[in-house]
Amino acid sequence: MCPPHPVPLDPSADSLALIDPRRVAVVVPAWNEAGKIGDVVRKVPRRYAGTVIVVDDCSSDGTDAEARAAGAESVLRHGVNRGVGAGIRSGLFEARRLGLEYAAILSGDDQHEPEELPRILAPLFAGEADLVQGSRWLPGGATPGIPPDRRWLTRIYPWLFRLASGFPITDGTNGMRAFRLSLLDDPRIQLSQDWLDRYELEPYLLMQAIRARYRVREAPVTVRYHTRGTTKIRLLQDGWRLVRPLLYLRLGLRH
Ligand SMILES: Nc1nc2c(ncn2[C@@H]2O[C@H](COP(=O)(O)OP(=O)(O)O)[C@@H](O)[C@H]2O)c(=O)[nH]1
Ligand SMILES: [Mg+2]
Repeated sequence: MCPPHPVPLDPSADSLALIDPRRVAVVVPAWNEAGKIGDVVRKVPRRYAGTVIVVDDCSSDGTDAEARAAGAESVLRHGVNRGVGAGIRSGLFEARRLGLEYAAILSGDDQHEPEELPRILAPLFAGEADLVQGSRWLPGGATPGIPPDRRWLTRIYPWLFRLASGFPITDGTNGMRAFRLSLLDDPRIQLSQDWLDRYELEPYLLMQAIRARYRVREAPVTVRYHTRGTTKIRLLQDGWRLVRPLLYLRLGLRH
């Protein structure tokens, strides 16, 4: 019997050629990521993303200087620590101010593979999606070094997300994603709300994009669990912050 064609993991040469780096910002939230942020910035393939915006959320370890030295086009710094959501928001607004049209978000702790950016950018430029969520759990994704608790937590969350949204997501808490910045002009997507300052903003954006019927897709990506520190999440407090947007939006308690 003839085996089925494998699903192409990486975009074709034709779709790669559509990506215009002059229209793409990579936004990187970072809080005390010295020793890692420089690697993240250096690894961004400039043939796909021309502008790297690092948002230093009041780090005390020289994260901002390291990002600048590594070649980030823009390094913003918050005067007080405000949270990852506030950091992403500042970066996205900076991208729009610079006139960019697409944003990709990468974690500042070197867990993602910037060379995989075409996987989440190509469907946008091909006009096939408005938001592409990276998934470590799709075939072709990878989780080298993942501890057992992270495996289960990141597997359970998509089920909660499915319950709340009806959308068959496989990985709702992966911080690697890309979207058209025009989504932020939609009045149904209100990123400037104070309650989104910490871990709430990312699931909020994903859920509202789905509810507003944007074309949301997933693409397989790698999330590495290296030994230099991969999370600042506190299970109970921040777990609730990840879950509450699902609940609040589902129940109509927030918009
Ligand atoms: N701006 C900002 N970034 C943060 C904060 N906490 C975490 N981050 C950054 O957000 C990214 C993801 O956070 P992390 O705790 O690693 O989340 P996880 O990998 O999903 O467990 C990292 O680049 C962090 O430096 C914060 O309070 N402010
Ligand atoms: Mg992390």
